[in-house]
Amino acid sequence: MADEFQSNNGSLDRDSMTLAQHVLQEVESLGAEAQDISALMNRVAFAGKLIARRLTRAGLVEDAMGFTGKKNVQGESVKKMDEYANDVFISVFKRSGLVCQLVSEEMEDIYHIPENCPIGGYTLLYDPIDGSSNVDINLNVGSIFSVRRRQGAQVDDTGADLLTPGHDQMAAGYILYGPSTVFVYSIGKGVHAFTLDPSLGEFILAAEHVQIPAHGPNYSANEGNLWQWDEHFRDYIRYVHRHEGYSGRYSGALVGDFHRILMQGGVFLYPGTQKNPAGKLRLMYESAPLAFLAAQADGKATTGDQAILDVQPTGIHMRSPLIIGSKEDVALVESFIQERKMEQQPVSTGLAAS
Ligand code: P6P
Repeated sequence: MADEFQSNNGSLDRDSMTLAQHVLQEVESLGAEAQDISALMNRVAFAGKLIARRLTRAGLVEDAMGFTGKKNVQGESVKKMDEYANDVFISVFKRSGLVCQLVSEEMEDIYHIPENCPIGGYTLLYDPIDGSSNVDINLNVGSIFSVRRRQGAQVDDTGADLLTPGHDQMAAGYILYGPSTVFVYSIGKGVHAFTLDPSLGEFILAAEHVQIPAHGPNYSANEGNLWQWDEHFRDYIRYVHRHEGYSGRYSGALVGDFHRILMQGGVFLYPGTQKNPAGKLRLMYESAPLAFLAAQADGKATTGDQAILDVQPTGIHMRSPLIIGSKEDVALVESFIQERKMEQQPVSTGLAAS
């Protein structure tokens, strides 16, 4: 009987570890900032619940599927869900008093919330719906977020105070809208995952201190772009095509593909192409937050030339190539890059300069 009681007690203990409770524990070391970051993280979670609610009814309500007819700063057609999700984040944070400015994939300029400045000392950078082309076919999509402390007393309209390497992020995470809604975050003390229990309206702890396996079977890339990749990336794809133990997995939505890598190991790569040498993904609110998580989960993230977290941004919508995942699998991709670089080195004749 005692065991049975124990097991019941165990599930109750798990259900009582909500995201809010967990964040409060995690942020204790932040001292005065603890309350702010805890409140900020809970606002992100609330935005995720609102977006998840809409997504579960996307096929039933007006203005959830299809396109708005507008183009975003990236020149991409804006989905109705992109616009809705972006508005959710604005609405949730406008009255939060926490965040002084928002940077979004869907907004060309920084969105200032003057009533929150200068008290609100944080900037939230986010991709409101990553992979929105999946909405109309009921496949997974996600929201990605990054939190930075605002540098300096004054808000800088140009965003120059935001343009520092990803190491300066103080928190990052994502919400994965799949069969269940999962919230993954880190404030630099490990990566933790939560599952939304719709009956409670709470994100419940699912996994703490998640670590990316050193190696995994998954490689995730859009091989339709192979024709316009540098040769070393083709070398990598040829390698996995010729060796046992690899599986190609690509959903067209970065968050779902990264989550698979986080949980099972492997590598996601979105290299630069002839048309877009910097690649398609945005540094500040896609690559850098995921690189922050990867670093916390004993994984790795690089552009192919340098660590993502070392990249010096030149603009809030800057793109970067992304190779991210298990240490050993990222290293394998890098080995092909190095091999090609060696081949391109001028051959030394050994003759002394005459
Ligand atoms: P492609 C979605 O548009 C996105 O930004 C990422 O979520 C995804 O990994 C990538 O672009 C997919 O791009 O060129 O393969 O369709």
